[in-house]
Amino acid sequence: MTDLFAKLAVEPSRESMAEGATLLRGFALSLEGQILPGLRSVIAEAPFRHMVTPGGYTMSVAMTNCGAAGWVTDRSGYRYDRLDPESGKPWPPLPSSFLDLAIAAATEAGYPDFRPDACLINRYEPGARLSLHQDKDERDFSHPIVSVSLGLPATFQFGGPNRTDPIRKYALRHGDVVVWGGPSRLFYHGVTELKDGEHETLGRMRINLTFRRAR
Ligand code: MD3
Ligand code: FE
Repeated sequence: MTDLFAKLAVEPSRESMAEGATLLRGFALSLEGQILPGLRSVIAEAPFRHMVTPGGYTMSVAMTNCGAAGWVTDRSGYRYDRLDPESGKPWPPLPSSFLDLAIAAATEAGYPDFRPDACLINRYEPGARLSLHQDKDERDFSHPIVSVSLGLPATFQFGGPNRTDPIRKYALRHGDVVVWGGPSRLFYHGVTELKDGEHETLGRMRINLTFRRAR
């Protein structure tokens, strides 16, 4: 540590958000140089698309996936599918840099055996939001979920096991990683409308990677 400003800007830190939920501020920053090329190659094979919910709403968040399984929604429901419905082909594999980051973060948070088989990639443009929900399409909730925030900052809403539980707000910024395990794995959460801005590497968007063990 030579310079106070550099330390404040980039030094990773850890914070508990709830039992089982660990916020690793800046954890992805040192791997940014490998993550962004991996992201570009996935998007080239499986472009972002706005999926439709079972209720018929088009999501404001654009999504794609990589890994052996990908999360999809359409009029028939939510599920994990081996194939990208747009191309009919398997989702692109998890880039090794993605896997390294997810395993390192899970290990740091106390889940050294986590081996994700799916990565949902969310793209928020200004105005996009994700309403309060639980992630429960995975087979085994004993596996954590690892999320990586990139680009513009977002306000993350974090509740409890019931929809009506009080909600706390957290700013998630470029490079922040959160590991959600234990009781927090099924807590309600969402993201408020993305505010406009310009990120120095990603421009006018936020990208969120969520690593999951789907099956
Ligand atoms: C808490 N994504 O993809 S990441 C999602 O920022 C999702 O794009 C948000 O919610 C995003 O399902 C939030 C943080 C996150 C991800 C999964 C969780 C928080 C979670 C699963 C359980 C509890
Ligand atoms: Fe979620």
